[in-house]
Amino acid sequence: SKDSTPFITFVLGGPGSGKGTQCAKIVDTYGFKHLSAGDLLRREIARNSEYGSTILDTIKEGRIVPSEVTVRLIRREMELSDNHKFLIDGFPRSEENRISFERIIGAEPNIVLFFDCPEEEMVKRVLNRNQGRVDDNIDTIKKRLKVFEALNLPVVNHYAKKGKLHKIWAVGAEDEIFEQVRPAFAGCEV
Ligand code: UP5
Ligand code: MG
Repeated sequence: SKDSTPFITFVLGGPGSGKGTQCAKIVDTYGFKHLSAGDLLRREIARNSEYGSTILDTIKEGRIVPSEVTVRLIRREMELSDNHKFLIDGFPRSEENRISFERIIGAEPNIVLFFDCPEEEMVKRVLNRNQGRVDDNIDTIKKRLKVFEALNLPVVNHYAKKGKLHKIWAVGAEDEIFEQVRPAFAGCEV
């Protein structure tokens, strides 16, 4: 219920590493509420909200939307949900995102998953996706990869040091990858 302490999982990994795909399986198996930061931002673009055009420009450039915008969207979804288990996909993308979340939400993640995938594989998957995303073109993918390496890897390292990181080799069949995900949620079966 809403009164219980939230159980928070961050899902990290480069563009096309399979975060969304594995999150769907985690939701089915462990009953989490899935919050994709990218999807929340794309929804703001679609509904022409106050920040829509700035978010669109930022995503086209593969850059990171200001923390207060993203954290506010995530917080609203957490407050609206009657679930207390959250799978936060594609966030935090920088140390600034992380610090902002911890300050505004007042909580740290219980678990952090990191999908480790070679760049060539990520590029191939994103170019094959064909869902009309404005950032799924080779120029933007290159920028997304640079931003990921420079800003997201420090977050990964932070949680590794804290002993919260579950690093998963993200190449192979989706079901094989999910078998590596399961141990992170031992005791979370619904
Ligand atoms: N696929 C999946 N698993 C596979 C497997 N094992 N073998 C072969 N193919 C596999 O998968 C990508 C594709 O690969 C799919 O076609 C899938 O079928 C296939 P997916 O599960 O979609 O990967 P995912 O990691 O979710 O890739 P995504 O492109 O969504 O990751 P990004 O992190 O790039 O995108 P996100 O939506 O999180 O962010 C987009 C942009 O929003 C960012 O670049 C940034 O500009 C902005 N943003 C912020 O500013 N702040 C935020 O907090 C979040 C986003
Ligand atoms: Mg995704």
